Amino acid sequence: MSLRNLGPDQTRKLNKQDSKLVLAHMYFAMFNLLLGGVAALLQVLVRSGTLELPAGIGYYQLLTIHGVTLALVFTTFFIMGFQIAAVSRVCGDLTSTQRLLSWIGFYTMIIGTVAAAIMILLNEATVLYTFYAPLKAHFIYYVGLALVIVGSWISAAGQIMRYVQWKRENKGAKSPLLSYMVAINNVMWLVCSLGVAIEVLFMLIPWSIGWVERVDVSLSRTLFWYFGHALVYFWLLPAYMVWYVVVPKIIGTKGFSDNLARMSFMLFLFFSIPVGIHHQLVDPGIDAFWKYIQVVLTFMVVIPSLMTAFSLFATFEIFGREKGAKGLFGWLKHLPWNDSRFILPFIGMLAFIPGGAGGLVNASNQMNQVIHNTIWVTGHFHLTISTAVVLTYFGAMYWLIPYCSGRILSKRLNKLALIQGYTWAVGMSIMSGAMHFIGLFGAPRRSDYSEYGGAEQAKEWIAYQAVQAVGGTLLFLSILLVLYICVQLAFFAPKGHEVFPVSEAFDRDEKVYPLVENWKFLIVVTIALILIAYTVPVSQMLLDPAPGAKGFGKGQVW
Ligand code: HAS
Ligand code: CU
Repeated sequence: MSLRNLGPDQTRKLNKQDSKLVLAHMYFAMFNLLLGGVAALLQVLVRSGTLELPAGIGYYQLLTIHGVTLALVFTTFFIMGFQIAAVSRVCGDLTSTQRLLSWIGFYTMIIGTVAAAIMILLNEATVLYTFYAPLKAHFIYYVGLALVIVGSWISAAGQIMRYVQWKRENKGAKSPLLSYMVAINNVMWLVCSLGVAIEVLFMLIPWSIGWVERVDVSLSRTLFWYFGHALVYFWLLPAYMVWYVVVPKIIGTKGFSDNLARMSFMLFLFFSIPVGIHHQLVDPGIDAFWKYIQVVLTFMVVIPSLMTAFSLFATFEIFGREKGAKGLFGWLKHLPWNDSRFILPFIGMLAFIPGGAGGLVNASNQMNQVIHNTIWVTGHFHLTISTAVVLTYFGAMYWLIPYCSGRILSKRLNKLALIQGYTWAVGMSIMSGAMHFIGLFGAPRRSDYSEYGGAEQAKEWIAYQAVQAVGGTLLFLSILLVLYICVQLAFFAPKGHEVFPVSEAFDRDEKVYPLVENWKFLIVVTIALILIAYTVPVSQMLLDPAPGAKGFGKGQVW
């Protein structure tokens, strides 16, 4: 597809080696999408009581495969591939060292994934994607996940080096917005994943091997969520990169504001990490005061998302009015309704409105008591990660894969991509809608099919679980369509030059606010906020530890 020329050179191709690197990430991401999708289909059928699993496969084993392949592996591979493409696109080719780091990172992540996958398949790691203690997995599972994280650090280092090199070579110039965003996401990732690395290396691995008998459950969960909330923004920010930088170009206009976009990414760096305790509002062992502080900080991290919503509305509206739109929503008519590269991220944005609102409910202490550990939470994250974020990723894959494979998104594939986006929207509305409802009726999350001994309350849930299965089946068909389209784009679509759209912003010629790209300032504030939020609760856990748990492994609970 062609684009009206606005701003950065849209004809720029990646060199062959960088393209190969990006494609390798996309192929592995697609493979995980297939595995995770199959697990998902089986799960919704089991949970609705329609299917019994054969060959001794357990529901929770399947749920672990689903969470790990999709939430952890698919996302990380897509993100690393996308970010490599982004820095190479806006800063120029990677150097051989940077490329080598990316490949080392890629293979380290693959080795880690395979190790973890073998343990899950052997039913030695049926601990779900959050691997909460006292559920205990084989130590190789933890080593595998640690390798995925270490691999991502190595790859992130290569991307950061490309950004730093650009800044050195262009002293005083404004760095390309996309490269700044990639740098922020990587720095956030490096700081937050230290928490889970410490949990895995110093707590879970020694305990799983048997060097120590007991594990401190509170501390391990706290370290996990120190990482886990920022993890959800590590997924979100690449989608925001597409929304801020790529979508305006696709519709044929400029981004609303470069400065606003940078400011919002800076706030994500500050506030994504010191908020993890909002996942532990019902946990014992953490003072109410510190829960309160982290809830306040959680509401701070909502601000950059509201800024993003504002900026997107402004971009769409300015564009529509330039085209003569009238009335409050007249601008909607002028958006490119037949371009899948726009429609998929746009459906994502729409889903993020209820998804984000649900997040505010979750973060509000009193309402959290109602929804915590119910399937409402599963509904929440199927709107956020699995629609807002993942549909944006799919929309991006539909130009990124052909961009790297030297092919184009043909009319036929664009049409299929639109169908894929719409089936996803319908399937997810049905499934996630049903999850939100039965969550409010008290149906638990992370739960196999059960009639709960014929309890009256549980009878109410069954019809909704059947509805979930209908939505889930549609989603599975949609995943098959994604895979078909991506394979076509990689190997069979007509040859040509697809673009990686990059827009400029209306305030292109204005200076960047000085502090926004002052990395010393960014890192000092980030660390200060983490210390404020975590020093006391973690010290309390260390000074007055609970007795610790021995752990449940295979053979003890299933
Ligand atoms: Fe969340 C649980 C709070 C966002 C993912 N969340 C989860 C879990 C996951 C997850 C995976 O406070 C479960 C973890 C587990 O396994 O236990 N979440 C929030 C809050 C936000 C939020 C406050 N979550 C996300 C995002 C995720 C994600 C993003 C993935 C990518 N979440 C929670 C809490 C829990 C939780 C508690 C724990 C619950 C419990 O008890 O277990 C906020 O960041 C949301 C802010 C977003 C907005 C929306 C802005 C809207 C935009 C779109 C604009 C639309 C346009 C289109 C322009 C305020 C930007 C316009 C066009 C038209 C035509 C209208
Ligand atoms: Cu969170």
